Amino acid sequence: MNDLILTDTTLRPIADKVLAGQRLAFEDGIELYRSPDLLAVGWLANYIREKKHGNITYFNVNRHINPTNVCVAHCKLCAFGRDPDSPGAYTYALEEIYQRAEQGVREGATEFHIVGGLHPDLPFEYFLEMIRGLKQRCPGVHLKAFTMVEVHYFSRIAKISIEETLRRMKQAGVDSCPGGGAEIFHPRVRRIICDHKVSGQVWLNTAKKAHEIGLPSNATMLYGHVETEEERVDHLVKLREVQDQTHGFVAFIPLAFHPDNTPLSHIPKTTGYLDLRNIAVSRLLLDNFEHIKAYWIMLTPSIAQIALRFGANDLDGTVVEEKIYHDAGAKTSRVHAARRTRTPDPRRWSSSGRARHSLSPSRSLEDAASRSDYSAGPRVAHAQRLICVAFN
Ligand code: V47
Repeated sequence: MNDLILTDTTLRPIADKVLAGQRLAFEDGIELYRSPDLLAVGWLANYIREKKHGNITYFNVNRHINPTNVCVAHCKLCAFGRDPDSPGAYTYALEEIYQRAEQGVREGATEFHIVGGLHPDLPFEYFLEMIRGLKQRCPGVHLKAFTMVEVHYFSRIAKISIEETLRRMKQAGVDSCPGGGAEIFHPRVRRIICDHKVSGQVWLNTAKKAHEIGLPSNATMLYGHVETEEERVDHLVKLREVQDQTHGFVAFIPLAFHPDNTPLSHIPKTTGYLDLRNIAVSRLLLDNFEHIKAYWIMLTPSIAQIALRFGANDLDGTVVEEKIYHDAGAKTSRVHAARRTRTPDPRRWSSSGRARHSLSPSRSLEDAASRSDYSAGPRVAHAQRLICVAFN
């Protein structure tokens, strides 16, 4: 590894802590967000990534299933949700979901990422039946389903406790929960971007309960709208505190705000500079999270590649069809990943274009299944089988 060159010497005490394996404080997080020396911040994050993961990056072959876009929450950050009778509103019949899922399995999918709107009329049983049906038809596929916001909503409409809601989900076949809906925990921000959504504290408590009953989950942070640096660091520190207690979070995913077609469309899009900084700062502050994802759908494949040198060790999945970000103006093609999915080839996902791994495309899935520590342990939140890619 090359030596660290600091052009911003105020980073020196933080660098010393990182190199000594010490936990960073709230104020360090602020410094990392404010430092003009992004390359040094990235170097430090990459140091941690290499220590944790060496030359291995993860991705899986997955499909997104969004059962409905009808949503009562009306979050200002969102371009996906619709009123029931609005143009473009949809709710899939279960048979349609099963057909799409089975098509995904034929194409190699090992995980379904399932999230949707808070529908005013669909009962909790619709979602449980969907999970049972998917498990029965696609038994080998990891079901990563329902954010903490949906869990909370299900508990309300079914008039049962959060614990009971989570237990029923698990019993039906949910293997883990995705990290969406966290946004920024601070109430000032939530009042502006998602005032009808559960509070940050409720999101955190629900995640804790999920972990306690044996459902691992991911966590996200939506940045690049009205939040301050203090509010981002507060969000990360709160996640770190819960993780200290439960160890139930598997991956953290910083999500860049896409303003198009939302009531916040006046807010400029994030820059590559901000995207890379959020990857790096989260890698540095979240010392008890194994995995940081660069969600290429949102970052673009090019920034996601660079993010692998700024602390990220996971590219999420092949996805193929994505709705939430594309409704909000994401420019990655909706079929961008499909070509990769039919012929999984880790070299196409390498960050540098000069990957040293020797997996042939046809052997890559099998090799990955045996090499991936994600897929081996009980805390799988992505997929049963993941592809490991050496990338430098
Ligand atoms: O919960 C909604 C966010 C999330 C917009 O757990 C928006 O592995 C930007 O959570 N601009 C959904 N973001 C995506 C998500 C996710 C993605 C990849 C992997 C995982 C995982 C989870 O997207 C929502 C919300 O926070 N979102 N609208 C928007 N306009």
